[in-house]
Amino acid sequence: MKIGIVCYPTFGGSGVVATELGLELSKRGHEIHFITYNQPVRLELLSNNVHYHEVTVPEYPLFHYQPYELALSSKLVDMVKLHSIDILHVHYAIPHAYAAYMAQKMLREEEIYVPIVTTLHGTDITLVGSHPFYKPAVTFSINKSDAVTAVSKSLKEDTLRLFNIKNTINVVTNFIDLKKFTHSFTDCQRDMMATEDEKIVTHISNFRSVKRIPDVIETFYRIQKEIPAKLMMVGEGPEKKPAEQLCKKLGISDKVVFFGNSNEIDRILCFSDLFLLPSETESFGLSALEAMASGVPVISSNTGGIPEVNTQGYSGYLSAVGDVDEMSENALKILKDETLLNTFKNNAKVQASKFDIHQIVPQYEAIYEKTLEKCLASK
Ligand code: GMT
Repeated sequence: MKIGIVCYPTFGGSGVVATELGLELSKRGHEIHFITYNQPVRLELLSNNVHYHEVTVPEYPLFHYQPYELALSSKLVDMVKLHSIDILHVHYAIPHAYAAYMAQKMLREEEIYVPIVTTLHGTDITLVGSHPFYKPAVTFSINKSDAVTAVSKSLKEDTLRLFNIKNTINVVTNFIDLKKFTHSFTDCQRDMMATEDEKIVTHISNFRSVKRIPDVIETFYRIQKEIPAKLMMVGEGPEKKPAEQLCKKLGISDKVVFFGNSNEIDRILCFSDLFLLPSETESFGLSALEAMASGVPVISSNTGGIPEVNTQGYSGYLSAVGDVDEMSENALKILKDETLLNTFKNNAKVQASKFDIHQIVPQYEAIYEKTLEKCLASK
């Protein structure tokens, strides 16, 4: 199959899922065309059946806002025609599903029919998409997609609650390539980050307010008061500066390392003992899954789709949003007891294996096939 993938090329989870999906599909014999404004960050190698087509928006002084959707729609039309793309898979409703619909309409004028699969990732529904400014366009483009998927049951429920959806929503969860997260201990350069008696706690995100970065710092603050510990903060975003200031105020700057964005999170997770994800809302929590695949237990909030990923008392613990007291108590319970910590580490790996790439990617393939068949039949 020739599949066009539209996504955000950044460090966000939706871009990572789209990229890993495209790479795996290419290994399974499909021809993949990534269509976006930059080469996706996890797309290091292009090959015979992995292509990248850049969407550029020419600057024009009349435009206060440069029309990206328009440029994307035109690029989709051109690429579908040039490469005979069979199906478009757009990740994140805004504005990708809308732009793809416009492209589909333009192509139809030329008697070319390309079905659209839209994957909803989270903030396109829970934070941004449900805003009155976007809601009619988001509802329309979800309803007009030929197939729709959501990354958790919770996100499906949120979508049905917040929008007037007439389409079926299939749940296809985030996934993980376990091989990439399996290390032998000698791969880990733990001693560069901490002394032997220190426990390593890690947080990875885009440092937006939805991640509740102050809760990460407050939880760690309580942990380090009782046991020797270091905190690894990985990512970039608006909450990073305030986080550095909070660490300074609490007098723990020497125990906290801010890495910035990293393409080597597997190496950081390799030496981590515990992962913190206290988000306000989270449709799935890909970073928690990546941590668990590395054998790192997760202390998280119990919001959105996180309980579908992190199992209470098995791969970690879940608490109400903002309950940093309980989060730190649970963290200390695991970190203080070496035997329990090892049990949780093993459990985390077992839990992550339920989301193995080889089980999830065929679900997308089945959706593509069914959608293509349905569209051919109705031609
Ligand atoms: O977490 C973010 O803010 C990034 C965001 C994105 O759109 O890239 O992640 C969302 O999609 C991921 C992949 O499906 C999910 O694992 C994240 O849980 C989801 N984030 C939120 O719902 C806040």
